[in-house]
Amino acid sequence: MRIDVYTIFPDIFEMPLREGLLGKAIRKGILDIRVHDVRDYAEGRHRQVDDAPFGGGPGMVMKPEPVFAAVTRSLGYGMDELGELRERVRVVMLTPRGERMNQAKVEEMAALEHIALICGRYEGVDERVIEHLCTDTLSIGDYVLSGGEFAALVVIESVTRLVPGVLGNEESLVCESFSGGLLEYPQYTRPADYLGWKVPEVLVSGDHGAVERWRREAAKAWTMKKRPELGGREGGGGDVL
Ligand code: 6GU
Repeated sequence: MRIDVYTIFPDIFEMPLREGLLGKAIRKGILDIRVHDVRDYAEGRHRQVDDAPFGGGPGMVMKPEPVFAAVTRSLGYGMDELGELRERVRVVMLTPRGERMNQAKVEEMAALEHIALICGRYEGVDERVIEHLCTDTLSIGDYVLSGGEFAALVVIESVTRLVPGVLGNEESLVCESFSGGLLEYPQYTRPADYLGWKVPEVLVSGDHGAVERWRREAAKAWTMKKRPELGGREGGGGDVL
């Protein structure tokens, strides 16, 4: 899978893309992730990437020219080939105005060959970028970040962990899909007694059927308490978490 990231803060991506399973998958060649500095594509002596909003108001708006230039030139398309670009590449604007991300969207994106992620600044990006360059807008939740960079990392991690060969342990994916519509059950490890706080008896009983039933009930109870809108029952609405 190839992912191209467009940002005015490329350094933010260095460590997260170097460490852990993500870094390993990149070094193995399973993932090809390229981070582009939008400022490199800005014209003029000041390489200006933003400007005041037409109509007034606070903050600055990201100018269209450097973003169009960054995406088209880095991917080898002309400005007369935006249609082809958008057919071949999923071009996503990260913005709190975007469609809300969920596991279903993550799974859909994991099946794609090539994704481009544009990190907006929260005050906004010229709407013509969204209209004529992007295929999608995405928000990672109902709260505001100052820029799309950390949201892009959330997208990268959630999507790429579903790409075959990225997770060390592909079984944990099978387990996730078993949890069908519920939040995960609680986990415990040694010691069985920590400062007098004991692990639930059933988990050390060796009765696998009883463990299975306890986990399902614990997942339902937790889901009902923390996320009642998910249903808290089997086949309940919402995403597979
Ligand atoms: Cl994708 N960007 C920003 N700036 N804020 C967000 C977001 C994205 N998703 C939630 N909040």
